[in-house]
Amino acid sequence: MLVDIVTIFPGFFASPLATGLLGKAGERGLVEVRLHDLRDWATDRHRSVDDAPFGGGAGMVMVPGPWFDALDELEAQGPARVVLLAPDGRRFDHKVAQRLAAEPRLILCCGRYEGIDERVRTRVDEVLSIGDFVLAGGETAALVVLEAVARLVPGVMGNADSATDESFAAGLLEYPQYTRPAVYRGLEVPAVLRSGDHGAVARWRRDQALDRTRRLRPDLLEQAEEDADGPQAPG
Ligand code: JDE
Repeated sequence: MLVDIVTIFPGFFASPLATGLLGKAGERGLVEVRLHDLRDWATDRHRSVDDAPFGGGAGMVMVPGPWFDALDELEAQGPARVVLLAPDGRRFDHKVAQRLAAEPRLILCCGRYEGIDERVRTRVDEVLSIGDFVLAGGETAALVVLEAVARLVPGVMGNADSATDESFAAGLLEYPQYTRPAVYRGLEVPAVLRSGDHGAVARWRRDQALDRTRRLRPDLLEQAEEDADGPQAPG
């Protein structure tokens, strides 16, 4: 997978891209990330990318020119799905991550200031939000999307981790995990996990995952039921 990121802060991505899963995926050529400074497409000598909003009001808005020119140039290199990160986008979740992981190429557009000139959206395939809050810029959201998508790209993760992934895909929270020591400060690991009875362990884990999901995220269970039932008649 190829990911182009357009931002006024390409340096923001340096450490995350060199570290952990994203670092490994880059080294192995499974996820290639190319960073682009939006100011490279500015046309004035100050390399400005923002201006005051028409109609007045506080703050600055990103001007359309550099975005159109950047996307002209990047899209001329070949087809890509263009994604804008913004608070008014469709909510990013595991399902969206799976869909994006199947794309050969993404262009992630990171806005700053109070927003981007509305006309830029005519060049975007999809607007995504990582949650109901406002960030200083789309860079943080782009990193969230990139990491969640990259780990689903075939070959990026070992088989050990893919099981965990299937459980979230199934719409359940994970069961509790324990490691040594068996007793720590008087806190004991559940006996069933040390029983050696693999069937009992599997049942306990499934029950815990269900209990936990019912208690902490009942919305996930409702969603899983709807997905399993298929579309229902309204009412
Ligand atoms: C992405 N969830 C939240 C913020 C913005 C006032 C101030 C700033 C492209 O336009 C944007 C993008 C962003 C950064 O992304 C997020 C975000 N998922 O905040 C603004 C809007 N109003 C505009």
